[in-house]
Amino acid sequence: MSRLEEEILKILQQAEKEISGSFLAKSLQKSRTAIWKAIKRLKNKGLSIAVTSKGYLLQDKDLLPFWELPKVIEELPLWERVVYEFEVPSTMDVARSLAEDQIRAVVIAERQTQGRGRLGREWLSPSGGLWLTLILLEPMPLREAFVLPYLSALAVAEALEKSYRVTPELKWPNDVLLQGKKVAGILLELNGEADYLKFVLIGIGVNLNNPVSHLTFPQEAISVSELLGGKVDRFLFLKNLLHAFAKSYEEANWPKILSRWKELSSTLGKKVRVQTLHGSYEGLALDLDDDGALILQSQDQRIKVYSGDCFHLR
Ligand code: BT5
Repeated sequence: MSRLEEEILKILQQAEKEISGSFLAKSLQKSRTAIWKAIKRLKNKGLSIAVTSKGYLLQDKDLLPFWELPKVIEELPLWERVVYEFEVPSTMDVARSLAEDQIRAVVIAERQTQGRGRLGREWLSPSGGLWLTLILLEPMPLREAFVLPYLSALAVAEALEKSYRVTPELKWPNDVLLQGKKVAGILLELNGEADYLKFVLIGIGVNLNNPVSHLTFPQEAISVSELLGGKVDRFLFLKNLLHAFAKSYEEANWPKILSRWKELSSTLGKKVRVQTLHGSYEGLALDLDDDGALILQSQDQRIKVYSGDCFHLR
C-alpha cells in the first residue's frame, strides 16, 4: 500500500459520513486526480468504498490498524515482514509464493474469497474474522511437525483467553471451540525433502466479529462476538496470538505443548468416532501419544490415529 493510500484510508476509517475528494486533496496536499487514482487502486485491491456525489465512504469499517502491523512484527524475530491484503483468494497461496522466495512473513487478509480447510473443504472467510498464514522457514525434522497443529491451536486458545477472558476448549485434531462450537480452525501445509521440512505454512482462521452461528456445518460454529454479544477488538487478539505462537515455538518444548493441549482438550475422555482416509474408528479417546497420535480404546484394542475428522459422541 502506498503512503497516500494509507493516509486516505486512515481518514476514511475515522469518518462517519462521506468525505469529499477536495477535502482529501487539501488535507493531504495532493491533486484531486491523485486522490481519485489512489481510491481506484484501493478499490481494485478489494476494499469497499462507496463513491457518491458527496464523496467517498468506506464500507469496510472493521479493518485492522494495518499501519501498526510492522511494529508488531518488529518485536517478533520469527518473522521479518507482514503482508496485509484486503481481499485474496486464500492467504495460503500468497504465503506459499513468499515462502518459495525464502521470505518469513505473516500474511493477513480481511477477506478470503476461496478460503480453504483440510482436504480442500471450503472455509468461509468474510470480513470481521481473522484469516492469516504464518510462514516458518526454519527447517525442522519432519517427525517433529506433528506438534505444529497442537502448538497453533494452543496459541489460539491462549490468545482468546487473554484477549477476551473466554474459556476455549481444544478438539482433536485442530479445532478450537467455545461452548462446544467451532470458533477457529487450523490448516497446515508442509513443503519438504526427504525427512526435512523446507517450509511450513500454518493457516489460522478465527471467527471474531463475523456472524457464523446461523450457518449449517457438521460441527456447529460460533464467533467471539456472538458469544460475548458485541464487537471485539481484533487487533488485540492478533497481537496476543502472534506473541503466544512465537513464544512457544521458540521455546520448542514439545512435551509441554502436548500436556497443555491435553489440559484444554475436550476430546480426551470422550467416546469419539474418527473418520480417516482409510476408514472410521470408534472408541474412547484415551490420550495423546508422544508422537502426537490420538490413542483410542476400542473394545479390547488400542488404536493410534494420526489424522482425520473427529466426532464427539454422546
Ligand atoms: C479447518 O479445516 O478448520 C481449517 C481452516 C483454516 C482456515 C484458514 S483461514 C487462513 C488460511 N487461509 C485459508 O485458505 N485457510 C486458512 P477443516 O477442519 O477441514 O474444517 C472445514 C469445515 O469447517 C468446513 O467443511 C465447514 O463445515 C466448516 N466451516 C467452514 N467455514 C467455517 C467457519 N468460518 N467457522 C466454522 N466452521 C467453518
